[in-house]
Amino acid sequence: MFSRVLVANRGEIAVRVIRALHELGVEAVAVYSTADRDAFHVSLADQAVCIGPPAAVESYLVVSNVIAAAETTGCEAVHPGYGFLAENADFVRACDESDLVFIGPPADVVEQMGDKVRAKEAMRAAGVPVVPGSDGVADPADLRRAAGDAGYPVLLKAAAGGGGKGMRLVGSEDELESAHAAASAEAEAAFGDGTVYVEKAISPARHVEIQVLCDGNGNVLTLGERECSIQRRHQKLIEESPSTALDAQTREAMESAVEKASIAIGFRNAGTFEFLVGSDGGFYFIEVNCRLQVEHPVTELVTGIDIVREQVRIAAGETLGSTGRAPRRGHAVEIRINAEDPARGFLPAPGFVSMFVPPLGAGVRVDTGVREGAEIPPFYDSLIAKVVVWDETRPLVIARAIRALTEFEIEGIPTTRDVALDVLGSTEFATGSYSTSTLEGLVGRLPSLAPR
Ligand code: MV4
Repeated sequence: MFSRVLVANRGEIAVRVIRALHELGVEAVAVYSTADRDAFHVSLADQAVCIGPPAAVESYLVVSNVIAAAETTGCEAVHPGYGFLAENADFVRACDESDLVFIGPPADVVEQMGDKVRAKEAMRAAGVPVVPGSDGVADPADLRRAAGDAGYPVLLKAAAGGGGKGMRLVGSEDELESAHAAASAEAEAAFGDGTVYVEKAISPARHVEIQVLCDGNGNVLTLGERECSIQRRHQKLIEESPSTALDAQTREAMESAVEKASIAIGFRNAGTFEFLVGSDGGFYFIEVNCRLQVEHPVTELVTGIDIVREQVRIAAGETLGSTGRAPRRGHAVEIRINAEDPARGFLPAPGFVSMFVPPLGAGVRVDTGVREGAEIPPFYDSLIAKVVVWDETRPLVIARAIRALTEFEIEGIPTTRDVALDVLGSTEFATGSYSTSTLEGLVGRLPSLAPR
């Protein structure tokens, strides 16, 4: 096992990783921007290194600064968390070149899965069902043919994208050319690569992902699914496991596909395979995430497996204790609490947190990087806490989640808490019959969004 590890992130995920390191008897070195001097993750760590000014492009995203922080403090490994440098193949290579163990997949896997067209190609070759569509398209004639073959409506997606960035829904051929120009320009600006591909739009769809752990000895453990269809502008609000969209046979088919694909692509460490599940129960691969995900605690609560601990153990060369399917029990739900103002179109609303009393009690876990008296800086994402709840059955976990959220006292900044309470109390959520379009449809009718 390592003696000292650099945590190349901030906020709740830096806190989560530092806790796992301490439980393993490993020292944690934090990094921080000048805006995060007084942050919780800095005070929890054994040492901390300032890596630049507030803007992430001048601090948390600067590869040379992060590598220097690890080298000067004598770290043997780097945990990237999620976001920032977590899926940056150049960063993984920089770690390799500095003899730092990157706690994540190998650089070539991160690179291949970062290109969504190559990722789909690898999945197709491994026998995983993918959404019908094209490779990267260049000229207008190719595009028209690809869209016609897939069948309208189609989605244009950025090859270098993911998570819905640069996506365009196209209803018919006459919208195709202008949508392509817009999608390609957006992708070029955001990723420096304007390559776009075509997919048949699956609608209604459920967004279901499978968590996997792979060690360095060819062992693979799948940890079941997370249902992530409650999203707003591609930001997930509520996740749960198990999904109400899967029967046992579909779940096993998905996990078996992920197990085979993980071996085929040489995957290692923790990853997530994202799928769309159609109304007919068919599942289609869309992308692989080569990182720890925000919603990983949902899986931890139903499997009892500490995913971050396993990530560190695998990176240190240890072997998975079991393979195949991780046993599960009960039901878990995660509610993301964002510092956003629902009354102002969910505009980020940073500021001073004058009161912060997270819920406690049976079956409740809160992951947060915030303490009472904290100043939420405006420079980073607006996630301030995750309320993750476990119970034996789905109705019980919903009741427990509503109880926990109701107890949560946050003052000083607006949050998405009341929106989540409305969703948890809706018939759509109670029946489990929601899809990726439910929240946008529901938003207009939520009491928490009524004009004040
Ligand atoms: C799709 C899709 C339907 N058909 N692809 C959005 C995030 C990214 N990871 C992939 N996403 C989707 N891809 C095809 N071919 C539906 C989504 C999707 C979605 C779309 C619109 C509004 C909300 C959504 C939530 C999750 C997934």
